[in-house]
Amino acid sequence: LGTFEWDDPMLLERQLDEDERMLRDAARAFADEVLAPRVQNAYREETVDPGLFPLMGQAGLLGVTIPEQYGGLDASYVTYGLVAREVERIDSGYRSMMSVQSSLVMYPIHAYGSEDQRRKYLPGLASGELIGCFGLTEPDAGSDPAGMKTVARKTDGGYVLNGSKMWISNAPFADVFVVWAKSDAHDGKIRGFVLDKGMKGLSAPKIAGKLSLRASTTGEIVMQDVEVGEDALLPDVQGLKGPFGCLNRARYGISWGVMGAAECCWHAARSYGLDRKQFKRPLAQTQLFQKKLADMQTEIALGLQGSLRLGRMMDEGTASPELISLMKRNNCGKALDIARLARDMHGGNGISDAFPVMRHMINLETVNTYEGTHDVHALILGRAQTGLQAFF
Ligand code: TGC
Ligand code: FAD
Repeated sequence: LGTFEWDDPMLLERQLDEDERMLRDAARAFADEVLAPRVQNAYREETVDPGLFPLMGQAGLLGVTIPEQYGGLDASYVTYGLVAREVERIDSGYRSMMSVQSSLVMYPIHAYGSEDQRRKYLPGLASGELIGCFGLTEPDAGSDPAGMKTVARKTDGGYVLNGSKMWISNAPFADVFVVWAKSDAHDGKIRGFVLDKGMKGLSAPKIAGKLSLRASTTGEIVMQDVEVGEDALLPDVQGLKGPFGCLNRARYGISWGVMGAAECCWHAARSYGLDRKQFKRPLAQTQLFQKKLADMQTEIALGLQGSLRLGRMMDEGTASPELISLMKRNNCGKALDIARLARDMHGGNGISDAFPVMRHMINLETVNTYEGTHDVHALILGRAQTGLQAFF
């Protein structure tokens, strides 16, 4: 039998190839050197420096799976997941910035866009000179995006868009807006459009007062008679499978990312318990504390192994949307439980931002909600195993 590695019980490290480890190490160095020193202030001030995007671009974190000819790394989905894990180890908001850009903006332009659109947008998005956002959710259409009210009306030379989007990551400083609207020229089907900052009638006010994900900027997108040319339409997809194709990638990345946040909480709780003495012995020498550490270790080991398996299936083309739901739901829920436990194990110190645990805990409330809530993913899995849909 082999020896037990407490911080890597499944020996995940040995299941990665050399390229995956190298790109993961680069992401870890970036996260430690560039993101970690900024996060406390960014969270306190509820502010994001858009200058982080070019730094992420230089570090190769944007468009990991996009082909090199468009500025990406042409790397595997496993690599993309490993990068998300390193970035979210610091903060879910930073991972959000990165995964929106990669999975929700670059992916649809690459997968559904024209060659002109790819050339126009992808290199700038990969370098971080352009910042992207993805508008699907609306004030009255969250879990049920089919209920969206945003419309694209056909005109002679293109379309006129009207509607509003809500809770949109990166929107207030975005240059490129991928938005989804019902098009009257396509029997009311949902189509994707790429809008540019500064278009007449397009605005993106910031949503202030967030108590979660404060190191990521969130806004609305308001479209009032925004006129676009035919070249703004993403030509190669129609229907909800367009936005969902993007969400599949982002949800997969989240399944890795939240395990990074959970690992941060677990390691912090372990260190705290080794240092802190009560009743004349380290907290880590009590049975209850060790049980909590064992539960964290178990769920993280299983969650990471599940994400790695899913990543391999993404790379070989056998992953299903339902399996992505399963891993997104499981890992978000487990990470949230772990962060809550870690917060408790830090006692009073757990509520201070001198420790990362409460920040992760509050962030994970958002991550458990966006990209499909915990319960919505349960309904997707329930439908897949009973054949009965329980959404309405
Ligand atoms: P349903 O009838 O199930 O499907 C409609 C059409 O869509 C297709 N489809 C998918 N295609 C690819 N991948 C998937 N995962 C797909 N899910 C559905 C489906 O095949 C069908 O295609 P067609 O050609 O037959 O028309 O749709 P429904 O209206 O019953 O939807 C139900 C439900 C719950 C599955 C869906 O609406 C859902 O997942 N809701 C959650 C909404 C959501 O996740 N929103 C995310 C917004 S973006 C975001 O949160 C970004 S945060 C990022 C960050 O900051 O990091
Ligand atoms: P609702 O759909 O109103 O859900 C409320 C509650 O009802 C939940 O508990 C849900 O599980 C439950 N529920 C809903 N339907 C059912 C049902 N049929 N049966 C049982 N229970 C149900 N969206 C984007 O498009 N782009 C972004 O970049 C983006 N970024 C975000 C960033 C942040 C910080 C946040 C908070 C959200 C972001 N979102 C984004 C929106 C996010 O995807 C939605 O908030 C999410 O999909 C849930 O929608 P909702 O908020 O309208 O909640």
